[in-house]
Amino acid sequence: MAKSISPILSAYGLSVDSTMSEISNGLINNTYLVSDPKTELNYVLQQINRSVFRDVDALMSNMRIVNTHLNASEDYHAPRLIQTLTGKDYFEDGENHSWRLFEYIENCKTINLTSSNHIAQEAGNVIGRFHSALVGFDSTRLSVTIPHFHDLDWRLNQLKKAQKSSQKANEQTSKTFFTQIQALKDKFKSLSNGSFPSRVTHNDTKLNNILFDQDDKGICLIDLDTLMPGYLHTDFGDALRTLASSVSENESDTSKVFFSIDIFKFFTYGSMSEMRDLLTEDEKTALPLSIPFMPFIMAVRFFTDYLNGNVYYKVNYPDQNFDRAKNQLSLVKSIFSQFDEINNVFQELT
Ligand code: GN1
Ligand code: MG
Repeated sequence: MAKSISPILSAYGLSVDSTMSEISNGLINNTYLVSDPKTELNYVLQQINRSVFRDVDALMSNMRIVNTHLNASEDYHAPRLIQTLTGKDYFEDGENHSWRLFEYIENCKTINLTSSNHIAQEAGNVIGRFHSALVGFDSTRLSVTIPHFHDLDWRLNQLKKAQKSSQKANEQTSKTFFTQIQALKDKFKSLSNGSFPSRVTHNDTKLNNILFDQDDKGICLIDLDTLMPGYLHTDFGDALRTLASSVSENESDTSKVFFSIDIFKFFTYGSMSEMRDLLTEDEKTALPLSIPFMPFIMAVRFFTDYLNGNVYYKVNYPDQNFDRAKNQLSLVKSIFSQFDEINNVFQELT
């Protein structure tokens, strides 16, 4: 956080009396609501995590060109990125912090957890509209800001490296967990071998990155940090990872974790109504396996960060990343235990 926020406010031409309060629950950036008493306008201000996003210019350029493209499409409105008074996509505060500002869409909300079929369908609809609006956008215009982001083999390699250098890897609980990861990893082979078109993907489609209005209508995806060229099935699976789980990824009691088939059905119905026609056969085939794939990747990532000493994800207690990893692996198991039914739903809906 900057010692004083007034340089940031001035850079954007906001009143120095503006107030600022934290609103985020993300694990990477810090997000604030800024209210300008002079104009009575609200904004979302974000401090970009520079140890995760090393090339801020590339990140912000990705965000600006996709944001502009989406807002030009008729049935999609995303919070507008606001430039500084000198026309920059972000502000450097002189203390090595980068800041960006967005339009605040009034009367909207985010949802952390749901058991509502309606919300599931709306969430699917948003993901579908996002991908429809980006058909024809050349994904090679985007920089790869975090290489290997959803590359399971690379993530497993990172885990092996962490294991070699970490004291914690010798604990029995870590060894048991690692064995479980090894036992499951080959189930996802077909996703590494598939031939999928490169599309613009959001790469962080968790439920609380979807904006809803007060009547629970889905508006748009927020948090465009991880926009990169990628494969569509990862956005599909990642949305269900949080949406169809009975509990948050922070729940440490794994006996409470289960995957809801109903939520999955409504989400799939909502998304397919928007994007069925744009999917290739290979993309359709990848959808069922993308559902356990995304929590599996997260289990690997959280566990790796636990072994590395929590250098990547914010934690509230030392073992939290291990608990998150166990939570995600329980979700993977719950998904596989219902996989026949999941496949049947795809037969009907795709
Ligand atoms: C991180 O910061 P946040 O919460 O938007 C992570 C995602 C994970 C998510 C898990 C850049 O996102 O990949 O799915 O945590 N983002 C990055 O909650 O690593
Ligand atoms: Mg994110």
